[in-house]
Amino acid sequence: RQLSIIGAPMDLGQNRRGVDMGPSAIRYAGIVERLEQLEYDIEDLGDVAIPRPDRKEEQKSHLRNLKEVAEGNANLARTVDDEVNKGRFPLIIGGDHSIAIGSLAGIAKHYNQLGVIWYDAHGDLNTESTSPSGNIHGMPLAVSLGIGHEELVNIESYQPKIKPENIVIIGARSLDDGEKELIQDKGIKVYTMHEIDRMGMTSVIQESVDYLQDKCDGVHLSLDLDGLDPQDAPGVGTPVMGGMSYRESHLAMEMLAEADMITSAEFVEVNPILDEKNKTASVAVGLMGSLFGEKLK
Ligand code: DIR
Ligand code: MN
Ligand code: MN
Ligand code: MN
Repeated sequence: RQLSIIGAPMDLGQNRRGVDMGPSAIRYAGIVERLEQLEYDIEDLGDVAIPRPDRKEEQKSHLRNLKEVAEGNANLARTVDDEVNKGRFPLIIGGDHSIAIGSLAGIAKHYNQLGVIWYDAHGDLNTESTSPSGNIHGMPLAVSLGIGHEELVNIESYQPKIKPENIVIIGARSLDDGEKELIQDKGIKVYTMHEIDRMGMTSVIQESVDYLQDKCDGVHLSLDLDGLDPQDAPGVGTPVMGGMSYRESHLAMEMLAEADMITSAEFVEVNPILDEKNKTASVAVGLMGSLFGEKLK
């Protein structure tokens, strides 16, 4: 089993500095050592190049740092594509969630029906017109559906990357009006905290696996650490109370490991500046351990 770690030190998709240090924090928390114990052949490729923001240029659109986010994601997409071509599992570490644009651009071309599990407090389904913030980290799922600015949607020169019926959102509790409309419109499957509380995480993951397993030829896990409750993952830029617990999240990862379904993954939004002694990076590494089968060993 071959796995490539790809750092994406991106902080331009939102407005709190420090999330660009997420890849370092996750490495410091022992990602390589943890996964090597699981008999993976690990290669840490280091970080892809992310441009510096153009301080002088005024923001012309409601898309903060559009040029730089697009360029950084194009770089990430090429690296991810290369690793998938080599038959290696790409594990991308962020960086803010705008990096999912590049991850999916590099991955999705290798699949006919790529499934996506979006583990997040948010839907990340905004567009330039629906976004309350102008932050591109609130848009990557829409962009991957082919909905958004052409510079983002056309990375790697194809679109859409994914289809609405192959998406499952888990943990949502802060959806903007435009996002709710898009979810209705496209019939996207969402398990909000309400469903998680009612059904329990076991049923949520079992249903998600059943929903994706037969129709998809690969499944990407996009895990935003703010999907977890801020008590368990405080080092994130946009914390939302009432999230999934540490234990629920480990259960989710273990069940995904048992289902043997995940073909690529990213862990995003770890911000060590906002963290408590690197707790959130450690939680991320722990969840990776479960996702990659610690319990099955
Ligand atoms: C909000 C926050 N929906 C926005 N999104 C976040 O700015 O679009 N996504 N924090 O992770
Ligand atoms: Mn290729
Ligand atoms: Mn997100
Ligand atoms: Mn989020």
